[in-house]
Amino acid sequence: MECRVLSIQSHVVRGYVGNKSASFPLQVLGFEVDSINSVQFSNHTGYSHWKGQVLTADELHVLYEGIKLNNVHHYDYVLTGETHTQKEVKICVKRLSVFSFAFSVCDPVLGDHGSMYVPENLHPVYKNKVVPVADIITPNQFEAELLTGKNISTEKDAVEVMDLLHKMGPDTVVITSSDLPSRLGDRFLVSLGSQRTLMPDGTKSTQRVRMEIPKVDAVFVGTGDLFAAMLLAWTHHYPNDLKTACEKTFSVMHHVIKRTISYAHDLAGPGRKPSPPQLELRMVQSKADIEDPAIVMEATVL
Ligand code: ATP
Ligand code: PLP
Ligand code: PXL
Repeated sequence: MECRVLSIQSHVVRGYVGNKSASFPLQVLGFEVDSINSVQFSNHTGYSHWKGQVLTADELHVLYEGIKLNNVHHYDYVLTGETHTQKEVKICVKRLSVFSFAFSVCDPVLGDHGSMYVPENLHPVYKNKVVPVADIITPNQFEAELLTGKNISTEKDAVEVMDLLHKMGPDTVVITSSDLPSRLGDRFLVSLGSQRTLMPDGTKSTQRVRMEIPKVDAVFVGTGDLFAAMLLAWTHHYPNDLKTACEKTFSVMHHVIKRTISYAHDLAGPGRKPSPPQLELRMVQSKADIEDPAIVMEATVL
């Protein structure tokens, strides 16, 4: 059956973040993707220069009106991620009240490793308006801590934080990366997931998984957006099997990142650090891996 996703994210002319990072892989997997570009920038903000426009709440409303007049405002999934500005946060909240959708996937982008992308006064909006209506969320450790007010120093802490996040609304939570020590050594990072399922007898059961991901020594941009899109796709196909959905999702990430870093090193030359344009995700080149990812990442059920 056809599955239609409304993706409200950034557009960039050059490169792969936001909608440029989410649409192609979802389409390759057979999803219909309707996109609203919350910003249109020349490139992501990690380059030396960037220019462009931000969609206003009024402009979003006009687009919504057009869609609604034609009675095509019903979606299976709404996907939102980045919210760089106050305006975008408002848009993110507004979309919740106008479009009709069955499931919502949200990457609550607030910051990473102690540095904030979003001003602190907007955090309550995420806590009270965005996370409660999300079915699937993909915070990093820092974002999970900010949303719950609880620090993660051990795996037990992370499980408690994911339980708190479930209590706030989402049935599926994946902490995309953490500083927890990996059993495989310091060249791996740990990611944890938790999924609450309603059983036929009315009780709730929770599946929790851990992934150990080989670290690549570079900063990628757009990986969070690709991750959320792929978790949407694979939880759609495996709705009650977080282990398989995570293995597919993290395997895609691994293939794309490997291809990207290898090409970036070729471009940069021996001993030189690749630049942001050289590190743009090799998305089109990864089409076959996105369609049918060879499983190279195994999840451990906790
Ligand atoms: P945000 O929530 O702010 O979008 P994030 O921390 O959730 O960010 P990323 O840091 O982009 O998202 O990571 C998403 C996924 O991309 C990780 O789970 C991992 O699979 C992959 N990834 C990103 N950077 C690296 C890296 N340097 N080495 C290995 N994997 C990476
Ligand atoms: N850097 C900046 C300035 C950002 O705004 C974002 C996300 O919005 C990121 C990095 C993270 O991007 P991603 O998680 O998609 O790699
Ligand atoms: O989520 C990554 C992202 C999305 N959109 C824009 C960005 C970035 C990261 O820098 O600049 C416009």
